[in-house]
Amino acid sequence: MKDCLFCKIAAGEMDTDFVYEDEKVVVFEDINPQAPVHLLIVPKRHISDLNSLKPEDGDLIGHVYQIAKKMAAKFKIAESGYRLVSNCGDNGGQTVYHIHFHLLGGRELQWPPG
Ligand code: IU
Repeated sequence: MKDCLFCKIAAGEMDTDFVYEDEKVVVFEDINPQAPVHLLIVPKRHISDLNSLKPEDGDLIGHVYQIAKKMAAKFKIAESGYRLVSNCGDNGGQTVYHIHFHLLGGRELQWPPG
């Protein structure tokens, strides 16, 4: 989608270092990390937010969870624990309207989040 930052990142137009890439997603380190491990798992196809998901996106979202598991192992946080979260809308804290999933770990995370 034109003028979407994460579309540009996912297309490789922003010189971002990917820690993982396949035909459906890219994964890179968050520019403003909130934990020792803070990765963003970003579908390549533009979907604005959780509200925009369609039933046929189920495979893609399942894939995101599989990649989260793989990244947790790669970054050695699988055993200690981690969180996968997607913020939706203003009250959810979403700032980039291209759906993405934060993978956070490497420290004890608080609950409930602020
Ligand atoms: P949010 O859930 O939409 O608020 O998450 C957006 C994230 O994207 C946030 O954690 C930013 O730090 C991160 N980010 C980034 O990694 N690189 C960028 O160029 C921009 C935002 I803009």
